Amino acid sequence: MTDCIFCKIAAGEIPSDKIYEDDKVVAFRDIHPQAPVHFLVVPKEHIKSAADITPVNSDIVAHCFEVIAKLAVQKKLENGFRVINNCGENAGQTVPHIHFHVLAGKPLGETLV
Ligand code: DGP
Repeated sequence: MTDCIFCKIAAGEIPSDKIYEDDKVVAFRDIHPQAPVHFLVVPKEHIKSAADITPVNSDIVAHCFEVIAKLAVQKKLENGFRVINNCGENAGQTVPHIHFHVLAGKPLGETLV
């Protein structure tokens, strides 16, 4: 999608602090980190949100979680991490391109979930 910031980051048109890339997914550090470790795992395909996952594109979600598991080993997150997906306005989704936040590096508290 032409004016989507995460499509542009995925295509390398906007710089980011990338920590992983393959043919389907990129991962890069969040510009406003909320934990010592905070990166985003983002499919290259433009899917607006978790509400747009269907049997046709759900393989990409599985792949995102494979990448998260791989990065958790690479980043030595053996003490645990939290994966968050904000879907839609009430959840506070600000970038309308599906992405998974991975937060770690400190106890993350017990609020919300
Ligand atoms: P969400 O609220 O779930 O839509 O989170 C969007 C996140 O994306 C937010 O934590 C900040 C991050 N973000 C927004 N624009 C950029 C950007 O241009 N570069 C990077 N690295 N992160 C961004």
